Parts: sequence; structure tokens; C-alpha cells
Amino acid sequence: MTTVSASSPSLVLYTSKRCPYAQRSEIALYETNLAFRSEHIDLDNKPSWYASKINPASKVPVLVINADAGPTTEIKLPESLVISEYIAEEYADQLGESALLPAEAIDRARVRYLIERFSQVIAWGNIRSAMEKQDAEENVRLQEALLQFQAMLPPTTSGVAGTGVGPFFLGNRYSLAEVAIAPFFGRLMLASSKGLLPNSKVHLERAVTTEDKFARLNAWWNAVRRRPSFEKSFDEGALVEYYSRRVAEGQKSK
Ligand SMILES: N[C@@H](CCC(=O)N[C@@H](CS)C(=O)NCC(=O)O)C(=O)O
Repeated sequence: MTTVSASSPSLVLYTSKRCPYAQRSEIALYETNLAFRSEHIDLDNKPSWYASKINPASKVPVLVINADAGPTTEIKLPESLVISEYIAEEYADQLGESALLPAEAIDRARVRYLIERFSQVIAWGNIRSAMEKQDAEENVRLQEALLQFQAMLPPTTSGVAGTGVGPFFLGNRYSLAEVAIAPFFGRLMLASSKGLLPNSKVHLERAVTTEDKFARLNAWWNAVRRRPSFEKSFDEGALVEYYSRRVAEGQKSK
């Protein structure tokens, strides 16, 4: 992998292992091989200074750029897509073909549309409600949504915009599309495989990984989940512990 220059600004990421948005920023930083320091925010017990000093919206992630340069020079950047796009653009020249956003405007637009469309068909709120309400019908709906998402992936054999054949949205080129979508997709697969979704009418993870109708999606997912950037930023144990608690609380309030 190309290493970015040693003169990169000092970076601090306010993050939380349970937050899929924050994971987007971690993946973008790892993919770009940037050194950064993580500040983990306990979302159940947020420090009182967080909103006033770091992010008025009081959410993670926030990337602080020039973090060692003092309050007058540092820049605080909230919002996961803003952060990931900044990283992709800032280091595009250094990373060349490994940059997270392609050179052609039309390909960048296609990547952005895929991210937007994914969140329309598979909204994070729907995944959470499938877990917390243990709603089997929601699983059936999510399966349809996964088929819709899959239909947007080009065939592995076609290649797109000169990127060569391969499993990703842009053929053999891993891009911001995967950075932005993987955290949500990963949580959906994890929840299903650990029995945190009702799994009665449809077992989503089993369907994606074994059924022929999901072969293209499975090829994409296998390539995405094996990226070191995903493995390093996906804390399976912490997520299972947190979601199990949410499922139990959801059941209690029924
Ligand atoms: N649109 C934001 C959403 C970030 C977000 O919702 N973060 C959640 C955690 S996943 C958060 O910090 N919530 C504040 C809280 O729980 O108090 C982004 O893309 O960064």
C-alpha cells in the first residue's frame, strides 16, 4: 500500500466502536494509511464538554485536523461522509489508483449515488428496529432491500470505467462506496448470524452467504469484510454485547 507523506497533519478521531458512522471514518483513515489517535466517547455517558468543545450536534465521529497545533489552527470536522470524502480528496494524488474516489466526476457521482441509495433501501433505523422489535416481517423486507442493493452492483466480469473486473462496485477498485456501506452491512450480517434478528421467516446472513440468488452480493461482501481496514475497525464482541442488551430491553418493553 502507498504510504502518505510523513508531513500529514496530526489527526484525532472522536469515535465509538458501536457507531457505524464512526466506523466509516476509521475505515477511510486505515485505507489511506494515515496515523491517527482515537478518542473513544462513551455514548451512554457522554462527557459534558463534548457538545460545547467538539461537536455542537453532540455526535461521533469528529475528525480533528492539525490537532497538535492548538485551538486556533485545528479544524474539527463532524459527519462521517464529510470526513470520509475529505480524506478521499485530500490524499487522492498521493494514493493514485488506490484513492477512495476515482478521477472521473461521473464515477464519483455513481459512488455517491450508491451510498445514498443504500441508505434509502436499507436504513439504519430499519436494521435497529428489526433487532429491537424482533419483527420477522422486517427481515422479509430487508431481504428484498438486499436484492435491490445487489442489483446495483455491476457483474464481477464486466469492470467499470476502466477499473478492471472484480468484486467491488468499481470492479477491482475499492472505493468510498465500500467505506460508507460496509459498517451497516456488517452489522446486519452480524445481527443475523448471532441470532439478534428474528431469523424466522428469513435468515438474512445464511441467505446472503449460501443462496445462489445472492451470489453477486456475497462476492462483494466477502471482499469487503476481509479488508484489514474493516477487520481492524469492526469490534464484533463489543457490538454483540451492546445489541444483545438492546434486544433484551426491546423485549422487556413489549
Ligand atoms: N449523520 C451523522 C450521524 C452520526 C451519529 O448518529 N452518531 C451517533 C452514534 S451512531 C451519535 O453520536 N449519537 C449521539 C448520542 O448517542 O448521544 C454522521 O454521519 O456522522
